[in-house]
Amino acid sequence: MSESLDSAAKLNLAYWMRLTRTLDDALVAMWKQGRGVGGTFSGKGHEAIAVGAGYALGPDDVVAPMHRDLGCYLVRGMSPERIMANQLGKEPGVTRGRDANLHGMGDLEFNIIGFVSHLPQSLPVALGAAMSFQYREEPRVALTFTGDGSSNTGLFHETLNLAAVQKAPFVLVVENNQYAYSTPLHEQMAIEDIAVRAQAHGVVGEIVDGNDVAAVHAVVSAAVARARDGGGPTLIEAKTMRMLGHAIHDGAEYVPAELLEKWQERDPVTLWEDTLLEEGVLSPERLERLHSECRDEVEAAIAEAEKAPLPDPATVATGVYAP
Ligand SMILES: Cc1ncc(C[n+]2csc(CCOP(=O)(O)OP(=O)(O)O)c2C)c(N)n1
Ligand SMILES: [Mg+2]
Repeated sequence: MSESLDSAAKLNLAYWMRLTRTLDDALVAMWKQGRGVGGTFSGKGHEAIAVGAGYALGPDDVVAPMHRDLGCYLVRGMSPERIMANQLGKEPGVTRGRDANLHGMGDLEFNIIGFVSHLPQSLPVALGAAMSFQYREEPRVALTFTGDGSSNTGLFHETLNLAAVQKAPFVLVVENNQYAYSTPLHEQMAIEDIAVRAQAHGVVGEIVDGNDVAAVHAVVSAAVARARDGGGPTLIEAKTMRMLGHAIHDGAEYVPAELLEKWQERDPVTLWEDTLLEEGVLSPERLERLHSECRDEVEAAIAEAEKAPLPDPATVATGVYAP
């Protein structure tokens, strides 16, 4: 699956995934140490989806990430410092201390729409962006993500239906991580594959291994190209596993240990690094350097964010309500 990527792209994917994991681990550790003020959602296990999909977009395309898509923010150009400052509720954070987690972190400078925490309200917002591109005859695509649990809601179907009728340049990636909070898949739906829901709406449906970044990149690239060429929307189901609790306060004792172990063997970050070592694209020394570069970058981000100021209390209402 990695044949269509050149060596530079392969190394970029390895870098973005390792940076994502390193920052994610730091956010989790900071929360456990009482240094992170907001609720902390880990995307551990989702790196190949967030990075692979984000990397498949053009600079003018728009993305609406959800709470496990840390890698998508990084690939689109948001700095680890700004993300860390956001988590600490600091003034230089994306929401300027208004929402200290991965919610609401939009920045149109990077063509990122902020995540709406009411699930799955980001879907119609992203579809609206796609329809506006169509209306203005701009060759741009909107991509958004949702979860397995969110795919059971009415708005998921309404969005796909409207996207199909409009033949909108819209790509919807379902991150099927086996659980919606503590509810396993088989208690949520009576189907095996969420991608079959595409048929009901007349859009292309694809299933991809969500732990294989090259596979995710390939399937999303094809969907983006089809959408840009007027071929309409695609529903992509990326199968993966949420490797930690719903958020860090949740110890996920309800997840069977064997299930976690099975997925642990297919850790998306090490899976890709091992592939590149086997292909000779990475040497063990280069890989070690990559790891230490990511650690340095994240440590610098923590230091910057910790010394940054909190917002001025006099400004707390600014930017909260639309005028
Ligand atoms: C309308 C609404 N109801 C409940 C919640 C609380 N909530 C946040 S995430 C979540 C589970 C979502 O599961 P899934 O869609 O599978 O995404 P995952 O967290 O597994 O990535 C719930 C119930 C919410 N954010 N919005
Ligand atoms: Mg889920």
